[in-house]
Amino acid sequence: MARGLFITFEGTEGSGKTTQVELLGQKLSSRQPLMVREPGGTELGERLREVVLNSGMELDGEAEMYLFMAARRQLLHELITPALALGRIVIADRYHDSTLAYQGGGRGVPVSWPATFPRPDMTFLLSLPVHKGRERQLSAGKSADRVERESIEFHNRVAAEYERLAGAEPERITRLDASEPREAVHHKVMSRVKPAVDALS
Ligand code: T5A
Repeated sequence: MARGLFITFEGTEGSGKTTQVELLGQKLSSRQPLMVREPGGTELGERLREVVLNSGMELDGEAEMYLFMAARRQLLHELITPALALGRIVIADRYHDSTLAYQGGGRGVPVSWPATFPRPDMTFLLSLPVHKGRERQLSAGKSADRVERESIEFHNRVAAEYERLAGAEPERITRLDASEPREAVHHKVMSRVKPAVDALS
């Protein structure tokens, strides 16, 4: 069976994931990559996004974990798995490492990696001090959602868990200094992505 290329972007708030996803999508546009964001991308995912991020509902940490994972499972079923089976490139703005970092590291919920969730071929961790990411979001005029409104201690635990994950899986996770200019970060992303894309054809 054909297997495409599964690329994910991770990092704390405002670290530049969406910017890098867009730059990579433009660079690979001739290959028509599937671009997804989490939570979201399906009707169920978008509805769950409203519940977990914007409803103002108070959620138990473990319940929150299952909601993010339910959204992810539906996204895999409807979009990611079929695209990879066709040999396509999939670029995801957050994936399961987000749940490991936020619900696992941030909230202290025990999170595992379900056997039915494929591991990405490569993950880019955009590493930026938490306060700098928040400053970027503020200057971009982005209002904080339920998770973003958590304390600085929470976000520091998330950042620390991301660093731990990157240290534990250096083959998969490339850590990038997200304080560098957009194009410099993109250049480093491409230096890892290009050989893998060339190997597809
Ligand atoms: N969540 C999510 C969980 O708790 N568990 C989970 O399992 C999942 C999947 C998602 C929230 O849900 C939580 C985590 C989050 O709190 P979201 O709306 O998707 O919320 O928010 P984020 O993923 O945090 O996305 P943001 O848009 O806030 O941040 P990005 O995508 O990292 O940053 P980006 O690219 O939008 O850039 C922010 C600003 O910085 C500028 C951009 O132009 C923009 O203005 N910028 C740079 N400026 C200077 N230098 C650079 N290199 C720059 N790169 C970008």
